[in-house]
Amino acid sequence: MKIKKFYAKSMQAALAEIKKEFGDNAIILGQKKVTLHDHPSLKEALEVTAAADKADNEKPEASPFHNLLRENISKKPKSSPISNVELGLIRKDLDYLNNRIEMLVNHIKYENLPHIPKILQGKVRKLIENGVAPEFANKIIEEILLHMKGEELLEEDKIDDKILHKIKNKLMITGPLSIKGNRTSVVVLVGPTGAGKTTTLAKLSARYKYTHGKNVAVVSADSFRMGAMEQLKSFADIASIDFFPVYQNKDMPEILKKTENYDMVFLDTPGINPKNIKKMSSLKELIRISGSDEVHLVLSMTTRYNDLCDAIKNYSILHYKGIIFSKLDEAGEFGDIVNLANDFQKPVSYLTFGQNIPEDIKIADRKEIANTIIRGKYGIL
Ligand SMILES: Nc1nc2c(ncn2[C@@H]2O[C@H](COP(=O)(O)OP(=O)(O)OP(=O)(O)O)[C@@H](O)[C@H]2O)c(=O)[nH]1
Ligand SMILES: [Mg+2]
Repeated sequence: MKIKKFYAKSMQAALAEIKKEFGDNAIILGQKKVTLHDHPSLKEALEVTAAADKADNEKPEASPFHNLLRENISKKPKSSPISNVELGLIRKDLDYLNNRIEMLVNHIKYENLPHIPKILQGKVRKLIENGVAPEFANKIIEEILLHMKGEELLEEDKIDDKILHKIKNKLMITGPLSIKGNRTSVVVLVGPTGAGKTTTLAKLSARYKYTHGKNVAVVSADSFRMGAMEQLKSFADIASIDFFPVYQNKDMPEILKKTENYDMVFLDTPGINPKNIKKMSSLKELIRISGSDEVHLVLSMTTRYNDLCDAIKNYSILHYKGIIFSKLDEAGEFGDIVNLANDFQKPVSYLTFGQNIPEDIKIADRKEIANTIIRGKYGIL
């Protein structure tokens, strides 16, 4: 073991010195402020005593085990391709390890904070379990600690109210679809494949026809997926809603003419991988020609966070007004809604929570979403 005293202006500078000389494995044994009489530039300094088994740049002596390992490696054939099955297993192991590490980090981060009362530790843990980003969950609790004092911190209802309020304040909503009184309103749904666009479009069009008494038409521009047009047409037949197919962008002006006497036109679009630039620009062109009043991005709540972020970013070239989160009934946690609000500040327009048309859709409500996030469950409150 090597032990050495380092002198520097600050701890940060001392650590840099230590790292340079001892590498990442050094440990700090002690620190104190000292006055240096014989140093050319430092008078008042921090003396940090550090130790390391061996500096990183010194090669350790090879143990018999290492020698054996090295021999075996050199005997192995140079290329030993890993099969897909093995890769899958390794990936699974890595996922498992990732989860464990995340759990440990959260445990260390929140369990050992003596200044946070137990009740708040429980609240922060629950938020994280429900998918709220740890930094945001922690920030909420810190803010509560700042504003609630003594006795107040024993009142669970008050704490819950504050948490609800903080999450609610981060969320934005669009309100209902806007209906133009004097001309046709064109509403377009876009989103990744299978997100729930067609089902949501069916729900919305049926609602506006039967609940709001509007004269409604549905248009399908999904000529990519087999059976997509038929899916919307058969719904339209059952719901007695007029249906129009658009096979190419250039058909759109003619369809707009045919539908100019309707109050509302709902335009269904093909599912597009947001990274497919060519398809995205064709969709952008279709939306431009349709003279749409509002575009909504449909995202499934069962999608991984990174994929949700990709969709939100890449679809933003379509200037969507709001996000419709679908399949809440299939999701296990809802923290991503507020994580996305924090990261992208995009409003939510609707939530869908089942396959029943037209029942399983609701206009987004901030309090209801915040409650859903906190409870980790969508349903009657
Ligand atoms: N559980 C549940 N299923 C839903 C919901 N919305 C849609 N689905 C189902 O999800 C599947 C895909 O829905 P679609 O509406 O066809 O999705 P899409 O985005 O139009 O799909 P593409 O046109 O292929 O891109 C269907 O089986 C729907 O019944 C929902 O809110 N909850
Ligand atoms: Mg569809």
